[in-house]
Amino acid sequence: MKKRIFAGILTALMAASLVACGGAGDSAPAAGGDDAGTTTEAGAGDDGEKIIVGFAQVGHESDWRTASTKSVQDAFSEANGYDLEFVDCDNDSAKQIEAVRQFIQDDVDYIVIDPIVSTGWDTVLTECEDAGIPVIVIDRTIEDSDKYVSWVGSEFMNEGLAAGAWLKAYAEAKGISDINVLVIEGSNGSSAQIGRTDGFKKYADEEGWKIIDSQDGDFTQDGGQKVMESYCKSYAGKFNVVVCQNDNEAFGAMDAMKAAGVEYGVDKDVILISFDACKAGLEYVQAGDINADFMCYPLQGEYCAQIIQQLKNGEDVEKQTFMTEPWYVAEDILPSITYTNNSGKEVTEDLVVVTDAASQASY
Ligand code: GYE
Repeated sequence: MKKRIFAGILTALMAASLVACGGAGDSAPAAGGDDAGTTTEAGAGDDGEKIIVGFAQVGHESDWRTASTKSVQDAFSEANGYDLEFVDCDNDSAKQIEAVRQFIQDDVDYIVIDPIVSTGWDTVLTECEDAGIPVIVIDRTIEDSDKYVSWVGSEFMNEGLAAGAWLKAYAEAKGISDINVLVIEGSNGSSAQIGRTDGFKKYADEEGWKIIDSQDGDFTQDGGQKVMESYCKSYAGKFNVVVCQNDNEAFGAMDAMKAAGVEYGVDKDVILISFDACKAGLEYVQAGDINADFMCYPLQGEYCAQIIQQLKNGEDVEKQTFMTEPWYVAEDILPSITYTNNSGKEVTEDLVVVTDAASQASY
């Protein structure tokens, strides 16, 4: 299918979709986003030709990323009528911009981007617009350009706020008054790192918790392990909370703490908090090694395919679609937590106790 049919309507679509934009949660799917996948009638273009989609993926740094890649590849399979050009950008922003330019050269019908960093996008998105190719952004956000049709992903600030709100209630329930935190951040400059850092910091500031240090672990197990090894040397005996901004960092941090003789998890010296809630992460929650794990839902491929079908049919699309994400915990001591989210809305969130990770995890 040729992109030219979209060239004339792209600007109008973008304007319409901006109007259709909802606030956080307005268009959220059911928990875990599992209503997607049943609604999409992805298929070949009306002319029987395959729809060509270029996808510039962040890299392959985590279990979350593996699930994300599979979800997009499944949604844009040949059987579904797509021809997917997949580029693993290996966490290299320059490579990602290059990949997008190559998609333009290749005259693809749609471009999907999971932006490694949130800035530096306006020039290349203008090039996409000039070429008449609609861009869909998934997962991480772009902050310095709105030249994309639609975004599907998570409210990372809410994830950080969730970790803060949970820690506040948990510390109260356990009678812990002195909170000294070490943070292992995700890849610096990514919206996931920025939102999770800012959300948690808001609680730390309000509650007077001490953030002893906060360093980049690059969302990898190796990165998490290295940062934690150095933390264990520099801050031995001085911390009682470790916040890892994804599960893989937490796996590395656990190895480093184990090697240093630091005990973590339920009723141990260190409260361990993580994000993503992938299957291996939830297994550690079930075992009581990770105290709380805040889901970030990666299976966004079907949402993306749905948007492309809507565009193909000339329909308006939502500018933003937010995933709904449960909070998983190891202990059954707090049923729910009420907090104010990033939209200023008071929300009560049930805490899901992990009793059977294998069946509770979907990725
Ligand atoms: O949390 C992490 C991945 O962008 C939300 O990137 C995503 C993050 C996810 O590597 O595991």
